[in-house]
Amino acid sequence: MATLFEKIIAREIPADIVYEDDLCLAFRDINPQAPVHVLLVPKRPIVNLADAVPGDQQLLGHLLLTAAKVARQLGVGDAFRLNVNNGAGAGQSVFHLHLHILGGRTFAWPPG
Ligand code: DGP
Repeated sequence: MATLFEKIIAREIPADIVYEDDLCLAFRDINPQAPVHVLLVPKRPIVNLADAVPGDQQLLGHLLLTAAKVARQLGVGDAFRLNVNNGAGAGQSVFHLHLHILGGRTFAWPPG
């Protein structure tokens, strides 16, 4: 069964899309935790980072570079946080790999 994010990629579910290329899509999180909160997802579904394989190396690198590009595009290129929740125990609720790009406020460290 298609994940929620596959349905967003297929335009079956609406989303506020801020960036798209051949490999990935970025859209605003429905429950933002910062003034800028965007999810960057590969179009090819990977369950999570732990499920990625060496053949995904180029795609994973592309996602990181694209995250910085999207952050710049949204005006938070100088200070943003990337977050990947891997597994339910780490807060993952949608099992299609995604990078949270958060910006527009200060962030505490260590994270909660
Ligand atoms: P995670 O908990 O790391 O798996 O993040 C999943 C995120 O997906 C969570 O921050 C909320 C967001 N989300 C859930 N449903 C939707 C939706 O229908 N649209 C959008 N734009 N975001 C969603």
